[in-house]
Amino acid sequence: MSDHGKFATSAIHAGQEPEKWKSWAVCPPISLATTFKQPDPGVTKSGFEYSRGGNPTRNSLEEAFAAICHGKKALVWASGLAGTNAVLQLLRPNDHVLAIDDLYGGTNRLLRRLGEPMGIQADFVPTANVDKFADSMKPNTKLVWIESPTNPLLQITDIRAVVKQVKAKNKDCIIVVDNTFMSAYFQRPLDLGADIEFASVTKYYNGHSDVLMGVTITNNADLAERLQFIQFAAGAVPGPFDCYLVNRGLKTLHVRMAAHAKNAIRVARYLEAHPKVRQVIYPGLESHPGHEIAKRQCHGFSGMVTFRIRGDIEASRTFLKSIKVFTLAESLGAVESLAELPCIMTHASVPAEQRAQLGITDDLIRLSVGIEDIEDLITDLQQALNAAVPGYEATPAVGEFITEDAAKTSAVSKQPATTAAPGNMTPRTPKVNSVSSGVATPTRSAAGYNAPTTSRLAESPARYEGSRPPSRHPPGGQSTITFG
Ligand code: P1T
Repeated sequence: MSDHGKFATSAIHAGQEPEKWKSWAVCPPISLATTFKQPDPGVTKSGFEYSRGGNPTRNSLEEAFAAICHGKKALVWASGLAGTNAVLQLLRPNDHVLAIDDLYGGTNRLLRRLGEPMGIQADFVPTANVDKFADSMKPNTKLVWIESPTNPLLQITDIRAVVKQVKAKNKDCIIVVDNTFMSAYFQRPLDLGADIEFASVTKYYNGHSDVLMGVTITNNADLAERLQFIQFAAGAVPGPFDCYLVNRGLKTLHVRMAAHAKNAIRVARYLEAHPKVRQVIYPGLESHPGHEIAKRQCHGFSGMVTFRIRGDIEASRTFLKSIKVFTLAESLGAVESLAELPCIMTHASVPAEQRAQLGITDDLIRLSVGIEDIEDLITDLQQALNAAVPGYEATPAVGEFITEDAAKTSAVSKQPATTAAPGNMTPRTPKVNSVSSGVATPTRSAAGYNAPTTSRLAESPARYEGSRPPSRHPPGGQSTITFG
């Protein structure tokens, strides 16, 4: 993972030059005017004519986005999906879209239900085997759409490999990477070869759950021009006040992302050690099949953690009704922690069969870890897990997971059942949280807590060909926990 370069300076200053305003204001004024005076018919003094085509506050924000995303041209849209729809407008009837199979439910819905009536057909294919993904291209494939990490299963795509394979088959095929879960602070798709970085700004970029917006950023002059025309001609633009708020949000993006990441790894390690949790999916964990790819192509990991509770839909519901610091709500990426149930919330619009195939099941809970005090977050998860899943009295001690070391050293190391644990890795009894349990269960071996996982991630190793170290993740492998 490389460093972040001059990210903070760009986020704070790019597009914000005080000298461009008469007042020399240090932050962009909110320019509410919808229209601008012309000295002669058809002549503009300021370069602005009518706000749908360009607005001073919006322009400042777009310049800031271009700088932090390493692009030449950024355009903002009235929502994330308005931006996705604008990209779809680049296509024509009979064009084909190749999309990753696991992606935001709304993107899936838009491609299927708005794309199809336009004569645009979409296929949803996993990217774990990049060769197979690229082989799914058709002669009329004009757009490749991927998310990495995906929503909600946090799968990692090797973006450079996809670009290489897709461009080898058709150099003109447009490759879009939905970067919503990372932001440019942690991942820059344009540097990895994508044609367009797309993001729902509603999430990390804004970061405060008070603006809906999307953004597209590109280095391709032709795409920039076509998208700008779509922005002007179709008019799905955000208002100046929203642009001002997002501009303000960008200035603290680096601070917020670092805080999200710091909390998320602790939450992930806590859940990974928890007997009431069947599986934790977080690309920052060594156990994640895409961990090594993520380390190569990202500068860090964000605040999104997905896990499978040890129980059924009722356990999931009880967990979500019991949380107190986390809020049960759709969306993600803001300062406050949120939790949701993808199968009946964000991904309800994905056809049931596709959901089942993907593993978006009743036990799958998605967390957006905010930047509150970590002890409060973990204590909240602990009490909600206790409410939702009876039994398993011994739960990990919160205190062990809130230290600096907790983020660095894995408290959990999973060994395949087929491999005898080396002498120095003999399972030990976990330390138990006396607050929640009152009674330790020293006779229960730690190995007993994590029964073989039956999730799709474990069942379908082929999906991760090339990224999964086979010895660590045998199909249906028994997990053993050792506590350090
Ligand atoms: O909500 P909107 O700003 O229109 O963005 C759509 C969108 C696009 N891409 C990804 C990866 C997303 O997660 C979203 C929106 N997602 C949620 C609302 C959610 O809770 O997952």
